[in-house]
Amino acid sequence: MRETVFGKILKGDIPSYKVYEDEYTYAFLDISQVSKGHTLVIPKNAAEDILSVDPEDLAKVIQSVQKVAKAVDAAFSPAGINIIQNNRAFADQSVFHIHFHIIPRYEDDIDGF
Ligand code: DGP
Repeated sequence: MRETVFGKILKGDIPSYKVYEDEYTYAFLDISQVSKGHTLVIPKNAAEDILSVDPEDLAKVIQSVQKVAKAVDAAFSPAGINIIQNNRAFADQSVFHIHFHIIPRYEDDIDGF
């Protein structure tokens, strides 16, 4: 698999705002914040998408998604939280290293989201 921008972030070649890290996963603020606190969670083992990711890596990453969602909830008290995961360009995937979006939702964002 070709290295993506997220691979470069993991190596430290591109800076990122770290939210959470453990042995298997990394979470950082999305560069295009669709709402305050928009965070991405990725496995450190690169895989392109949900179809090809190792199931054990997927289990680790979804556990980190829950941890980060709880932290985002505590920090920002959003009215709701969307978890979004896109696969393939047709479905709006633009970075081909599997990632989960954690998108806090606020009562005044209905039209802006
Ligand atoms: P998707 O469309 O689901 O593949 O989302 C990819 C997201 O990655 C998009 O919301 C913008 C974000 N992104 C792309 N390049 C960078 C980067 O260099 N740094 C950070 N923090 N986020 C990035």
